Amino acid sequence: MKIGIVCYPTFGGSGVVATELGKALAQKGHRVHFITYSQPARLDFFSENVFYHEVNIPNYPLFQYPPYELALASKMVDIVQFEKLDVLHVHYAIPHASAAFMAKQILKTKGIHIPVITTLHGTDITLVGKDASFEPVVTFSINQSDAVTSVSHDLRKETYEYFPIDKDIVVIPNFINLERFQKQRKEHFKSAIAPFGEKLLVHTSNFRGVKRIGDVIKIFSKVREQVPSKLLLVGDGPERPKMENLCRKLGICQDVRFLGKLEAVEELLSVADVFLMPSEKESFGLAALEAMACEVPVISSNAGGLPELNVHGYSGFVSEVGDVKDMVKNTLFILQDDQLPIFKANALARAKEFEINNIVPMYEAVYQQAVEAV
Ligand code: GMT
Repeated sequence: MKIGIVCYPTFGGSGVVATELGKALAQKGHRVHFITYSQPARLDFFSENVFYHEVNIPNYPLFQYPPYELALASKMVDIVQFEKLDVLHVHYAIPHASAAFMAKQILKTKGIHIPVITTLHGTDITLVGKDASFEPVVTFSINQSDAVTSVSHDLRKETYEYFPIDKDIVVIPNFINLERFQKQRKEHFKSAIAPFGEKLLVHTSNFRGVKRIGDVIKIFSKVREQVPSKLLLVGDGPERPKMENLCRKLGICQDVRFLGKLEAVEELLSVADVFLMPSEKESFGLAALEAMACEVPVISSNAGGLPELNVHGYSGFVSEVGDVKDMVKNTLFILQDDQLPIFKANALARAKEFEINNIVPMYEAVYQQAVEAV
């Protein structure tokens, strides 16, 4: 098939899922055209089946807000027409699904009928989309999509709860490429970071309030009182200055490293003992799946789709959002010498259930059905 993929090109989960999906589809012989405003972060290789089309937004003095959605819709029209695409797969409702709707209408006037698949990732529904200023557009563009998928059952449920959706939403969980995300031999990292054999706790995110990084730091501070350990924080975002201050207040700066945005996060995960994800909201928790694939058990909240990924008492533990005390107790349990190897093995076993080759055929089936229906 010839597939157009529209996504945010950044490190965010939706962009990562879209890019990895495109790469996997290209490997299977599909021709995949990425349409976005800059080269997706993980699209850093050559493949004869992968194409990248940049959306350029003209910047006139009149435009206080450059009309990205219109530029994107125009680019979709151009690429669908010229490359003879079979399907458009847009990741994230705002503004990709509405831009796709417009492109589809324009193409119809030219006698071209292209199905649009929308994948909901979470923040487009649970945080941004619910805002009154977006709600009508989100509802409309989801209902106008030829097929809609969501990355967890919880997100599907929330979407039906908050929006008057009459479309069937198919759940297709996120996936992991185990060739990339696997435990690597990085002992030299470990001895550099934890020279006295300290345990390593890791958190990766975009440092937004919804990730509750304050809880990550508080959990670590308590764990550290009982088990010699270090905390590695990967990523960057608006919460970082506040979090640095919290570490100073707790007097634990010597044991906390803010590492910023790291590309090869799997190398760091390879030496980690526990991954912390106490999020307020999380439709799936891709970062936790990446950790599990590197044999790192997960201490998470029970927000959104997290319990669909992290199996309580097996791949890690799940607690109520904000229950730091319970998360400390569970982390200490996992870190015991007789438990850690068991939880590590379980985390990997659970991650294998989300192996990319198990999930990509689900998207192919959705594409096929949509193409046959138009
Ligand atoms: O977590 C973020 O803030 C980034 C966000 C995004 O929109 O890229 O991630 C969402 O999509 C990911 C991929 O499907 C999911 O794994 C994340 O759980 C989801 N984030 C939230 O729901 C907060």
